[in-house]
Amino acid sequence: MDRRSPKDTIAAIATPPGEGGIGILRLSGPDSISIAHSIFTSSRGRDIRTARGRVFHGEIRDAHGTIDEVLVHIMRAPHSYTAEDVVEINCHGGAAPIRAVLELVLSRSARLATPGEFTKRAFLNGRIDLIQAEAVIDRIRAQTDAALRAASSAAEGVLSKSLHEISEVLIEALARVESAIDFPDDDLPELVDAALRARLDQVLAKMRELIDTAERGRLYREGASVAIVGRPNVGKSSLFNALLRDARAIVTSVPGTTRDLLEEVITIDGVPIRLSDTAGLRATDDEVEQIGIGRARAALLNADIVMLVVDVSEELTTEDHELIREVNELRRPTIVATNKIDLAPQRPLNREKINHDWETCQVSAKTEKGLKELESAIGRKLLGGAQTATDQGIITRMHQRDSLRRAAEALAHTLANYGASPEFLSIDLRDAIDAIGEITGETTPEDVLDRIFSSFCIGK
Ligand SMILES: Nc1nc2c(ncn2[C@@H]2O[C@H](COP(=O)(O)OP(=O)(O)OP(=O)(O)O)[C@@H](O)[C@H]2O)c(=O)[nH]1
Ligand SMILES: [Mg+2]
Repeated sequence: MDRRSPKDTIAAIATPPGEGGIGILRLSGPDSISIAHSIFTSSRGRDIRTARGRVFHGEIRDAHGTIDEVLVHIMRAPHSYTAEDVVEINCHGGAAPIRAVLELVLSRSARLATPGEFTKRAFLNGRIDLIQAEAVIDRIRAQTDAALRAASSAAEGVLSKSLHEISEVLIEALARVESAIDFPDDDLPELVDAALRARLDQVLAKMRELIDTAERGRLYREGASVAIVGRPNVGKSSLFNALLRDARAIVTSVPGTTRDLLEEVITIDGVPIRLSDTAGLRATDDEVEQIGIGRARAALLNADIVMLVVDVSEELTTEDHELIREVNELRRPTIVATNKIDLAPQRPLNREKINHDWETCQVSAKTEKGLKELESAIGRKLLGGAQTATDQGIITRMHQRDSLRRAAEALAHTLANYGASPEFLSIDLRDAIDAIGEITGETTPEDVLDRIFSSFCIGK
């Protein structure tokens, strides 16, 4: 793989398209300062190639005259985002001036950057590892505080440090095993050194702990969906509104009020949740309602968690029981919200008819009694087995988890065969080290790198 530092100079608009206060054009590479110099006229007659200072005011000019009044920000290698010479030109925020400046730098020796190329350079130049590079995009896309904190801790290198420590122990073990291969007459007991073995055991435990954080990490990043379903008039829209703390959906006493699918995002335990309110499920001849019910069923099938609402102020009908059976057959994580507990008398649910895996929450959408418990139940269903972030860091991506699993398997194999032939052990240890290297970026295949960076935006 070509891991040499790039030699050319790239440019891209780093701010979103459209009108804004400012628009930033970013240049990175060995020619960035000279390119900027060739199009920039300092208002105080300074030469940005040699002048002290980092921020210069002036104008960008082409052969026809002034394009824009700008601030030019110079960051010299290695003290920049990419660890190369970087120039950021702050233009007025319209689309036209910044595009004109971009055209101008591209007509010099810069080329247009590909998505994520600035961050890729920071990685190739060794300023950050792959975990930190990926955390950059997670930071940008974080939808909740918890997701942002996880991304920030990864960007600051917490996970990198943990993996580095793991690697060091593995490399030390490999060195011993290899010396046993090279000097076969030496004592083998050296190889099964109890202290090293104990450290390898610890490392394996640490790996497993990190693997267990992956589910939480994934939920922070990707979020989850919860579909509120049930028979008409049981209070689905009322619960939807209560969870949203906003009168978003229409609520009436007419069964069949909700016809379309409504979706909003709420946050529970730091996880962004797409909550959907659906049309009440019943047999109907109304064409519009039928379409709505079709959408409700699709939401039911696709949801990570089903929230089945029943009205306990009424006797459950055959249709209610049929619906419970139908949802039961889906075998999805389900919470039953028994609504309208403010109304007497309440009809207790026949527990025998309810799947024992289901959690039941007594609520009143009207008085909001039980709402907190309902939210906790959603959090529990989502994060039940998922370990909280440790000071070791948190795994947020599935490829990180998969590599870590491979490393853990290889190490477990080493430990199970401790005392076996050193050639045999070295294979497993190498596999474990390589798998960790795929996470930090040291041994990640080029196509995987390309896929990761291409999911970034241009200019990042
Ligand atoms: N007393 C009481 N009434 C409620 C409660 N929740 C909902 N209601 C009433 O029940 C009726 C139906 O509420 P909706 O939220 O529209 O019910 P829905 O399940 O969305 O109904 P459809 O959209 O028709 O399927 C309304 O008159 C609500 O005010 C509750 O907890 N207590
Ligand atoms: Mg409704």
